[in-house]
Amino acid sequence: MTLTKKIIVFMVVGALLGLALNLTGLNNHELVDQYVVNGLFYVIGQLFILSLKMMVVPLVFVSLFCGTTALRDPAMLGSIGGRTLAFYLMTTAIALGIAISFALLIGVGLGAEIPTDINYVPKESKSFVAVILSIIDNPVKAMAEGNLLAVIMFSILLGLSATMAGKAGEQVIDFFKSFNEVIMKLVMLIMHFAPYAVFAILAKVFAELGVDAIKTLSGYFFTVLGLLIFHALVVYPLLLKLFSGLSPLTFLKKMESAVTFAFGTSSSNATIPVTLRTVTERLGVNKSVASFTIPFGATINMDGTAIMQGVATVFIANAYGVDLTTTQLMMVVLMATMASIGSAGVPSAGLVMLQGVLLQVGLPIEGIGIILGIDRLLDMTRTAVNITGDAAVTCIVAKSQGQFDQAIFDDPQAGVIKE
Ligand code: DAS
Repeated sequence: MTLTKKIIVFMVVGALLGLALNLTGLNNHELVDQYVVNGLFYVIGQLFILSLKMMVVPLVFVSLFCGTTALRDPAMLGSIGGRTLAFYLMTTAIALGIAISFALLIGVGLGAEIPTDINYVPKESKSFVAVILSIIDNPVKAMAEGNLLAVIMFSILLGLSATMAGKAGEQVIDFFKSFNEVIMKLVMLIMHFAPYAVFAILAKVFAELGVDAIKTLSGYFFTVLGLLIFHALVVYPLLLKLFSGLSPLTFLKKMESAVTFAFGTSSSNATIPVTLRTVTERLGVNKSVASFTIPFGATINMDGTAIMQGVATVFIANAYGVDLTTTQLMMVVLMATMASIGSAGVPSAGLVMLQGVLLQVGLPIEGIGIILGIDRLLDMTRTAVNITGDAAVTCIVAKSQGQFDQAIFDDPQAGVIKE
């Protein structure tokens, strides 16, 4: 059984057990409450969330250092690279803007009354000037305090200097590339415990909230799902029409295999070969462009992830009764943009990086426990949106640079694998 299937099975079993405890009233029994719901289930869930929290700083530091050093590719510094980066950042900003404003508009998470025994004290919301000044700090202190903006700034500056430091820089870049692989391996090892954590967390949430949990979680689930579908079927087609004149319908139809593969694997990285083949052999993009923009997009362009992180932050703030100030909302946009850039194209990476967003605005990372159970289903969908965004921007950039074969794009049979 794949990890995804295991997570979904454990999620359902945990929710049903929690519902049974709630509907029978057993959850109010002192022993059950103390040793099971707020004992075993709580500890298992917390251990998993804390182990993900353990990964945030090293993951952010190493993945952004590596992402920054990827900028040294000659194509990156040329017009193709600059244009690609600009479009990737624009689509992420649009995704975040839509996600946060819609989540605030419908008040997702309001009234959730999540039972929590943590005496959550909101971090005082810093003034904008204080936020700007906090971006430069002693990196070790910033890492220890979870001041991720300072960690991000330091990793980008270090990455840029490594690209200018000749042989010594090359050695450091090679080291961090290997280190990034090791960090990702550790994240995947932790994720193997996800089914058990999801079981325990959902059993606890449903034992305490009962049927109401379905309402709370479905509000979050369908808000994210709806925004992901909107972004893929409205925003990308609009951008394609506006900036390339290409038919959105043809684009979406030809993306089917890559989207299906991304949905099944929950990994942009694993889908790179399929996305590359799709944009070159089915959509007509020149290989020299796609071989740069697709891996680059899988690394830094994650609009689906940004949508989840935007909605999840508003959901958790509302669920814990925190009113996000304007400065905090701006911080969420900045952090979620950096977090989606820093998220690796592997399963659940966006969830790990969400902790960085929550930490930065002083929200309790325990809130992740509430949405963890249903995150895998959303991860599959947001990964499909992530790679669709990579392909759409690739087509726009390739067409604008004359690196595009319209005949292939218009040929319905181009690149179709004959059975
Ligand atoms: N699964 C990630 C990807 O591969 C996205 C995420 O975790 O948000 O794109």
